[in-house]
Amino acid sequence: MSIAEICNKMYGKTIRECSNEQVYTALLALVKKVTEERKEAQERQEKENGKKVYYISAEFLIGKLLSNNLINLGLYEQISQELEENGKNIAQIEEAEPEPSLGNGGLGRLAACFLDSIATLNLNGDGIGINYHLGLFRQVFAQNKQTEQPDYWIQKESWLTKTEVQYPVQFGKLSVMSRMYDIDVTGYEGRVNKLHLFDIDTVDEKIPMHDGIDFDKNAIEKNLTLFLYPDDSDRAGQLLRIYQQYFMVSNAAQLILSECRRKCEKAGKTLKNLNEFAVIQINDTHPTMVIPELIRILTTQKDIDGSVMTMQEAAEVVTKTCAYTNHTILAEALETWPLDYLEEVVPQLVPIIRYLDENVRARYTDSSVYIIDENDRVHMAHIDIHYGFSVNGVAKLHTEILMQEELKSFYRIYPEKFNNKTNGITFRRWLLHCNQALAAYIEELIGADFKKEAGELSQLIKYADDENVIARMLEIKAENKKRLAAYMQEKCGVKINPQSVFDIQVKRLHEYKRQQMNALYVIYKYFEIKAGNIPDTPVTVIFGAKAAKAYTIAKDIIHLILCLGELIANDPDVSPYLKVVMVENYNVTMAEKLIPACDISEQISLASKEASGTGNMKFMLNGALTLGTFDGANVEIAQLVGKDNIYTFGASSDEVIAHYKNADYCAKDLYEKDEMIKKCVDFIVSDELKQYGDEENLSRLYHEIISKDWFMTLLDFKEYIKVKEQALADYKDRAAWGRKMLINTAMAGFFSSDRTIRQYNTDIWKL
Ligand code: GPU
Repeated sequence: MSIAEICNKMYGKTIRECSNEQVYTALLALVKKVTEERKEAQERQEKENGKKVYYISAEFLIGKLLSNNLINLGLYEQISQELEENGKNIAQIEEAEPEPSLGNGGLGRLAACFLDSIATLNLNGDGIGINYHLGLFRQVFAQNKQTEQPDYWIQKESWLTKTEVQYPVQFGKLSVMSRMYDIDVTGYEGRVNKLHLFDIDTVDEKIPMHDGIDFDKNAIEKNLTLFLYPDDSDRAGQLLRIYQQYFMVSNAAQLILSECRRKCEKAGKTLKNLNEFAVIQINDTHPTMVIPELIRILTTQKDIDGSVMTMQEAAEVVTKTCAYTNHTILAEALETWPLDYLEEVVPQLVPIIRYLDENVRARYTDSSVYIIDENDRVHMAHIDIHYGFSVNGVAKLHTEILMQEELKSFYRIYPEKFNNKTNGITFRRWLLHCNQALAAYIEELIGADFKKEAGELSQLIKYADDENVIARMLEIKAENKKRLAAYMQEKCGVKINPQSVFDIQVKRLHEYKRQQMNALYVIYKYFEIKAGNIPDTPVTVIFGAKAAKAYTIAKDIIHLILCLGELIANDPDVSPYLKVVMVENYNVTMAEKLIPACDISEQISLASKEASGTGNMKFMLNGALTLGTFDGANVEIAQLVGKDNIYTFGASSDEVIAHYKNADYCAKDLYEKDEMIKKCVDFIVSDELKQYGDEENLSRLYHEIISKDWFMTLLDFKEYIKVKEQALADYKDRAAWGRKMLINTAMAGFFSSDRTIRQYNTDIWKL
């Protein structure tokens, strides 16, 4: 069926007569239909006997799906042309699509890229998660501060398909019936897989909200699937998170076992062979309870041959089936739950967790590997490491630190379990879709193979000294910058100068990511311009970041940035040369606009703290130069492009780790001994800035920086300024800069998530 036919059938109108929303809905129906046909063909071909990977994750930050699906189904050109002929524009139609609010940051976006690559590589693999109705909050700025609002992203017509699949889920004090919703995952010229999202029919989107997103946390049947990461700063909030986690994994376990039972039966085997049919990838610790839950089911329900497994048998088969990915070394992010909370929400798991812990205690004397610690807290990662067969980090440096520092006592016990899988991104979304001009030009230069084999991008290197190619690359960048400027003007009412350098830091707000260091640079630059040191090219510093609702200092940093933005905009001496913008409600859609337009990609976390980063890869692919520390995947980027094509600075991870060990870092010393540092930090509490902000927030941040500075901003600040100034000076030589851009794009092939997924499959999943 064509779009015209669907528009006619649904609305009795021609395409031209339909609104953008109506055309969007028609396209949704069309894509679903094409996908359905593909699935049917696929099912006819394959007998569902093989092994399947289940990627369980609390987040799937999938972004808008219309264009992505059209590209992957090979329909994009044809459809955009048909729309064009009927007076419509695909980019405008896309505006009508709400962005699903099912994720928070890198971990969720990685899960989405992985689903795309799994399907593209024709691997049998589904995602399993939760259908959050109001998702992560929508960020709204008021009085230069972040406020949080519910994000009602689910519309009547959406990519979600309600299924008949329901499972009972038993909690300590109540039992609920789940409902499975599916979103089709189309691979690029590949198979169709599924994202299964679990929900309950009793959820109440109209539950009263106070102060944006506060609600009655005790009404579990109404609130269970409302929000991603509900505030957990109190007991009720923590219990709710345990409810959500168990809900997710209980459904996952029931779904996986029902699929595997069928396969086992056909093959004349029992669930003792579970690992021949399923591999479960546990995306950080949120889904960890799937391990005791599977053991619970396997030891209480009859197997195919009528037997019931012993605890030991069940633990063995589950260990052969589960694999764990670690995404952080930040101690405060490593999940532990009080045993009595688990006792309240999931009492049926507690004896199993105790059994698993006793088993560990019987084998090892080192108490740092126990599951239940002396304070009766359950260390979720420890369950994964003992009772899974694989533990992976997400970048070389990160895995190194896991093995040598954070998890060294585990590495000693299980060296064979540890492996690295450097993260990746899907080039379909992060190049073909978001930067169509660049993708088309690359195709002109080296052919279309890079779309399936990202490594082919390296062929671009042969043009590194070709003036015409470099000129065209620069032209595409300039066009992308103009497009972003127009978009920001229209959507946010913000005017930015497309002739300026676009310096961008977009990611979740966290002290370790050091947006505050970038803000201090802005203060430095403000003083410079005031003193008459006018930059050759004006600079636009763009931020985008949400802060967790209860993360006070992170919100203070947002406040600082917004105040600086206003102060500078109101200062006619400075505003022609420096602009600070913080985009509201930064999300995947905004990332797709910002990244192709970026000149300088800010990746300035404190070395050792950013497990990998994936924004760094997206920017590099789109020809931005990285300004970064030797952290996460930055290290691998630097190795690939060489030191002339990246701007690096700052203390090494070894130095940082030594500072923590010796407890010898003192921010106050640096502040007191260096006049320039002092001047910049003092500006946070200056009268000038206070005109635009709130004394309480600004002075709290000021004190945090001079007296704690847990992530060593002041340690790296001066070198950061120096290297950033160097980058800005280099920007003037357009040809030389363009050459660096080209080399970055050319070397980005390694960061395709297709490569990452091939490695997961070869080393871990073995599908
Ligand atoms: N990450 Br743990 C998240 O986005 N959320 C989390 O809860 C945890 C980690 C990120 C890491 O910070 C980032 O460095 C990494 O690139 C990303 O996961 C994907 O691995």
